[in-house]
Amino acid sequence: MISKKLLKALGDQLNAEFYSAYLYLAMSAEMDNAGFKGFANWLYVQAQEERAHAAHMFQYIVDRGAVPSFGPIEGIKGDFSTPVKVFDRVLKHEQNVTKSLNSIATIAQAENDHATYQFVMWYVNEQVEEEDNADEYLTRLKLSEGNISAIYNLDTILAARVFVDPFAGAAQA
Ligand code: OFO
Repeated sequence: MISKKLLKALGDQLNAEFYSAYLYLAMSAEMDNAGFKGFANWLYVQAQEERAHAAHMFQYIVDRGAVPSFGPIEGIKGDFSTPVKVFDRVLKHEQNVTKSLNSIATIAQAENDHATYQFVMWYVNEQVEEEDNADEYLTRLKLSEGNISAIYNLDTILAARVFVDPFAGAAQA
Protein backbone atom coordinates (compact mmCIF):
# COMPACT_ATOMS: atom_id res chain seq x y z
CA MET A 1 0.00 0.00 0.00
CA ILE A 2 1.39 3.34 -1.00
CA SER A 3 1.32 6.08 1.66
CA LYS A 4 -0.83 9.19 1.29
CA LYS A 5 2.27 11.37 1.32
CA LEU A 6 3.91 9.40 -1.47
CA LEU A 7 0.68 9.23 -3.48
CA LYS A 8 0.38 13.02 -3.26
CA ALA A 9 4.01 13.45 -4.39
CA LEU A 10 3.58 11.02 -7.30
CA GLY A 11 0.26 12.64 -8.28
CA ASP A 12 1.92 16.06 -8.31
CA GLN A 13 4.72 14.64 -10.43
CA LEU A 14 2.18 13.13 -12.84
CA ASN A 15 0.70 16.60 -13.21
CA ALA A 16 4.21 18.03 -13.68
CA GLU A 17 4.94 15.58 -16.50
CA PHE A 18 1.81 16.74 -18.32
CA TYR A 19 2.83 20.34 -17.64
CA SER A 20 6.24 19.56 -19.18
CA ALA A 21 4.53 18.20 -22.30
CA TYR A 22 2.39 21.33 -22.47
CA LEU A 23 5.44 23.58 -22.02
CA TYR A 24 7.36 21.85 -24.80
CA LEU A 25 4.40 22.03 -27.16
CA ALA A 26 4.10 25.77 -26.50
CA MET A 27 7.80 26.24 -27.21
CA SER A 28 7.60 24.05 -30.31
CA ALA A 29 4.78 26.15 -31.76
CA GLU A 30 6.75 29.37 -31.20
CA MET A 31 9.92 27.95 -32.74
CA ASP A 32 8.04 26.55 -35.72
CA ASN A 33 6.46 29.90 -36.48
CA ALA A 34 9.79 31.68 -36.00
CA GLY A 35 11.28 29.53 -38.79
CA PHE A 36 13.31 27.18 -36.61
CA LYS A 37 11.83 23.88 -37.74
CA GLY A 38 14.60 21.79 -36.19
CA PHE A 39 14.21 23.28 -32.70
CA ALA A 40 10.44 22.93 -33.13
CA ASN A 41 10.91 19.25 -33.97
CA TRP A 42 13.18 18.58 -30.98
CA LEU A 43 10.68 20.25 -28.64
CA TYR A 44 7.74 18.38 -30.15
CA VAL A 45 9.55 15.08 -29.64
CA GLN A 46 10.36 16.19 -26.09
CA ALA A 47 6.63 16.73 -25.50
CA GLN A 48 5.97 13.18 -26.74
CA GLU A 49 8.59 11.89 -24.29
CA GLU A 50 6.97 13.80 -21.42
CA ARG A 51 3.62 12.24 -22.23
CA ALA A 52 5.29 8.83 -22.12
CA HIS A 53 6.76 9.72 -18.70
CA ALA A 54 3.27 10.71 -17.53
CA ALA A 55 1.65 7.52 -18.86
CA HIS A 56 4.26 5.35 -17.16
CA MET A 57 3.80 7.19 -13.85
CA PHE A 58 0.00 6.90 -14.15
CA GLN A 59 0.32 3.14 -14.65
CA TYR A 60 2.59 2.75 -11.64
CA ILE A 61 0.17 4.62 -9.36
CA VAL A 62 -2.75 2.51 -10.57
CA ASP A 63 -0.72 -0.69 -10.26
CA ARG A 64 -0.11 0.20 -6.62
CA GLY A 65 -3.86 0.25 -6.09
CA ALA A 66 -4.15 4.02 -5.84
CA VAL A 67 -5.85 6.81 -7.78
CA PRO A 68 -3.97 10.04 -8.39
CA SER A 69 -5.73 13.36 -7.98
CA PHE A 70 -6.17 15.12 -11.30
CA GLY A 71 -5.64 18.79 -10.51
CA PRO A 72 -5.54 21.49 -13.17
CA ILE A 73 -2.45 21.72 -15.34
CA GLU A 74 -0.87 25.15 -15.03
CA GLY A 75 -1.04 27.41 -18.07
CA ILE A 76 2.12 28.22 -19.99
CA LYS A 77 3.68 31.65 -19.64
CA GLY A 78 7.01 32.90 -20.91
CA ASP A 79 8.94 34.45 -23.74
CA PHE A 80 9.87 31.75 -26.24
CA SER A 81 10.72 34.08 -29.10
CA THR A 82 14.34 32.99 -29.60
CA PRO A 83 16.18 29.66 -29.31
CA VAL A 84 18.37 31.03 -26.48
CA LYS A 85 15.32 32.05 -24.44
CA VAL A 86 13.71 28.67 -25.09
CA PHE A 87 16.71 26.59 -24.02
CA ASP A 88 17.40 28.80 -21.02
CA ARG A 89 13.87 27.96 -19.85
CA VAL A 90 14.27 24.27 -20.80
CA LEU A 91 17.37 24.00 -18.60
CA LYS A 92 15.76 25.77 -15.63
CA HIS A 93 12.62 23.69 -16.01
CA GLU A 94 14.51 20.40 -16.08
CA GLN A 95 16.58 21.44 -13.05
CA ASN A 96 13.32 21.99 -11.15
CA VAL A 97 11.98 18.63 -12.31
CA THR A 98 15.15 16.98 -11.01
CA LYS A 99 14.57 18.59 -7.59
CA SER A 100 11.03 17.30 -7.32
CA LEU A 101 12.00 13.78 -8.44
CA ASN A 102 14.81 13.74 -5.90
CA SER A 103 12.38 14.70 -3.17
CA ILE A 104 10.07 11.80 -4.14
CA ALA A 105 13.06 9.44 -3.94
CA THR A 106 13.88 10.84 -0.49
CA ILE A 107 10.31 10.26 0.76
CA ALA A 108 10.25 6.73 -0.69
CA GLN A 109 13.54 5.94 1.01
CA ALA A 110 12.37 7.33 4.35
CA GLU A 111 9.22 5.21 4.14
CA ASN A 112 11.14 2.07 3.10
CA ASP A 113 8.99 1.93 -0.03
CA HIS A 114 11.66 0.25 -2.12
CA ALA A 115 9.40 -0.33 -5.12
CA THR A 116 8.61 3.37 -5.42
CA TYR A 117 12.23 4.27 -4.79
CA GLN A 118 13.34 2.01 -7.62
CA PHE A 119 10.53 3.27 -9.85
CA VAL A 120 11.36 6.93 -9.33
CA MET A 121 15.10 6.38 -9.71
CA TRP A 122 14.56 5.68 -13.42
CA TYR A 123 13.27 9.26 -13.70
CA VAL A 124 16.06 10.66 -11.51
CA ASN A 125 18.68 9.03 -13.74
CA GLU A 126 16.89 10.18 -16.90
CA GLN A 127 17.22 13.76 -15.65
CA VAL A 128 21.01 13.57 -16.04
CA GLU A 129 20.52 13.31 -19.80
CA GLU A 130 17.66 15.84 -19.84
CA GLU A 131 19.77 18.48 -18.08
CA ASP A 132 22.88 17.62 -20.08
CA ASN A 133 21.08 18.05 -23.44
CA ALA A 134 19.53 21.36 -22.41
CA ASP A 135 22.84 22.62 -21.06
CA GLU A 136 24.72 21.62 -24.22
CA TYR A 137 22.23 23.30 -26.57
CA LEU A 138 22.06 26.43 -24.43
CA THR A 139 25.85 26.70 -24.37
CA ARG A 140 26.07 26.26 -28.14
CA LEU A 141 23.35 28.85 -28.69
CA LYS A 142 25.07 31.37 -26.44
CA LEU A 143 28.34 30.83 -28.31
CA SER A 144 26.48 31.27 -31.62
CA GLU A 145 24.67 34.46 -30.69
CA GLY A 146 24.60 36.79 -33.69
CA ASN A 147 25.84 34.01 -35.99
CA ILE A 148 22.69 32.86 -37.76
CA SER A 149 24.42 30.15 -39.78
CA ALA A 150 25.73 28.54 -36.57
CA ILE A 151 22.21 28.67 -35.10
CA TYR A 152 20.76 27.09 -38.24
CA ASN A 153 23.45 24.44 -38.09
CA LEU A 154 22.18 23.38 -34.64
CA ASP A 155 18.60 23.69 -35.92
CA THR A 156 19.45 21.18 -38.68
CA ILE A 157 20.98 18.76 -36.17
CA LEU A 158 17.91 18.89 -33.92
CA ALA A 159 15.62 18.33 -36.92
CA ALA A 160 16.86 14.72 -37.00
CA ARG A 161 15.45 13.79 -33.59
CA VAL A 162 12.75 11.11 -33.68
CA PHE A 163 10.56 9.90 -30.86
CA VAL A 164 11.56 6.60 -29.29
CA ASP A 165 9.25 5.36 -26.56
CA PRO A 166 11.53 5.10 -23.49
CA PHE A 167 9.34 2.33 -22.09
CA ALA A 168 8.96 0.27 -25.27
CA GLY A 169 9.11 -3.36 -24.28
CA ALA A 170 8.50 -2.60 -20.58
CA ALA A 171 5.85 -4.81 -19.03
CA GLN A 172 2.45 -3.11 -18.79
CA ALA A 173 -0.34 -4.55 -16.70
FE1 OFO B 1 9.78 14.07 -17.65
O1 OFO B 1 11.51 14.64 -18.00
FE2 OFO B 1 11.60 16.42 -18.64
O2 OFO B 1 10.50 17.24 -17.53
